[in-house]
Amino acid sequence: MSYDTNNIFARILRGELPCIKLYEDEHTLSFMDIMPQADGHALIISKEPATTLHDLSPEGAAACIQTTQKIARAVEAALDAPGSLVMQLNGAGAGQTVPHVHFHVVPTSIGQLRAT
Ligand code: DGP
Repeated sequence: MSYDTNNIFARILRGELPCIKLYEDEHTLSFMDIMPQADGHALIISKEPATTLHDLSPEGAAACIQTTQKIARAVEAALDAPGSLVMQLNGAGAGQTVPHVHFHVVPTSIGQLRAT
């Protein structure tokens, strides 16, 4: 599938749309999710023009995981959360709505952990 250069996350990367930025390095950007599933819900995106995980280079995939690890540690610590859900909806068929590869970090509460 060809990459849509006008998707929302591509526009955030180009600075055309605002975001609440948490972290940025050469390969990745992390910011708060605009429709959080829980307080502290963060997103991590690659700077590569990749629609799904399959389209990332090995280096790009590794960078996403490293940043996801940093962000999960940080949001768990900031919210004193017992853990976090790390998710990546891979393709429209999996429910991916923004066609630029991204990882979700959603801090959990003790109640959520007990319920599962
Ligand atoms: P997914 O369903 O995995 O494609 O998740 C897309 C997420 O992106 C969803 O949780 C909402 C979030 N989102 C959509 N538009 C924007 C936006 O303009 N800004 C931010 N910060 N998040 C957005």
